[in-house]
Amino acid sequence: MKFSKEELLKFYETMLKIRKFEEKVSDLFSDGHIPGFLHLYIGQEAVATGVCSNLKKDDYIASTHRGHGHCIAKGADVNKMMAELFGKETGYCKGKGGSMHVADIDIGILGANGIVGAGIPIAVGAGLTAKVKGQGQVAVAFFGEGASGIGYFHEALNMAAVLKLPVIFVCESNNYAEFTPREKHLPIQTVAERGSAYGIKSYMLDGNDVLAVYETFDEVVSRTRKGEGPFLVECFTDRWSGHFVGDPQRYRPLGEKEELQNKDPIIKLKVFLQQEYENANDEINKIHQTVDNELAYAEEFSKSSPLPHGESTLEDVYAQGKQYECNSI
Ligand SMILES: Cc1ncc(C[n+]2csc(CCOP(=O)(O)OP(=O)(O)O)c2C)c(N)n1
Repeated sequence: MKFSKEELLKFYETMLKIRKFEEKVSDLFSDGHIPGFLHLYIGQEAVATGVCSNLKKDDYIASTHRGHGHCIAKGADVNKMMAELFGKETGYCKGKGGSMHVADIDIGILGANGIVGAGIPIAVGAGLTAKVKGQGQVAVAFFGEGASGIGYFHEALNMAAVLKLPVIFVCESNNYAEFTPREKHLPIQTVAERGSAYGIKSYMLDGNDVLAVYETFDEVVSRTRKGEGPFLVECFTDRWSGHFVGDPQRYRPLGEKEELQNKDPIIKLKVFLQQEYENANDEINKIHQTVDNELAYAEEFSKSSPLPHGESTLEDVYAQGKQYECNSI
């Protein structure tokens, strides 16, 4: 597939925004500005970018505890995201959710999720809605290889396969589930085998190569829109950081982190751009400036935003929807 310079630069910008967002919130966490836990996505940027660049605004994604990258790639507002991490009133959930609960229903982000694998059945529900409505939307479930051992992963795949739902299961195989290496919790070589066991066509690809991810999803998303889904795609990638910010990573072999950095998806794309276009550096520098400014603003916005007021604790807890009679069921 031939990519235009504009497309390549857009991929670069999205990956860089994810990386810099993560670096900034990690520093802000260490300086005591962010309560709760942070699970960083650094190293995995090519997956979210390559997948979400193929999605439309009204397509759905269901994310994970490591969800900042998915939300940014799907178009979330970084001011509202960062303010949410700060626990501020101006955040996506008015400061009540934090890092693991960023959601923006208006652009199809059904939520990050602190429960491992819980986004998978949510995406299947969205896929069922999309199929019933018949408007051609697709639903994407992001999850790690650790989540593929959860019971509802299997129920969700079975249901999606039986009902032929427009769902794409995206496994980010980053080699660790918390502190446990993949060979200790996965009795098979690949998660793709689990898709095949349910009759779901499954792909495997280099998740550190944004162009490879984009190309595969270009095909998979369009086939899913035509009703040929569901599909499973296992993207082999790397989690550079610990499971959470502050994890001392004693389980990681010495030297592994340095090795991973040689597979940096952002540097890989930068080198490709420099080889293809003589003046690429000018545009790359401009992107760095734009992203830095955007995130500096998000930091200021988050720091200066108010904390939630006490009475808001009970707001948005119960749906204010229609009352239904249940005795007819
Ligand atoms: C149902 C449930 N079980 C256990 C946990 C604790 N936990 C949090 S993350 C994690 C590992 C997840 O690994 P994986 O799905 O591979 O995602 P990754 O962290 O690698 O992105 C576990 C066991 C949880 N949050 N929810």
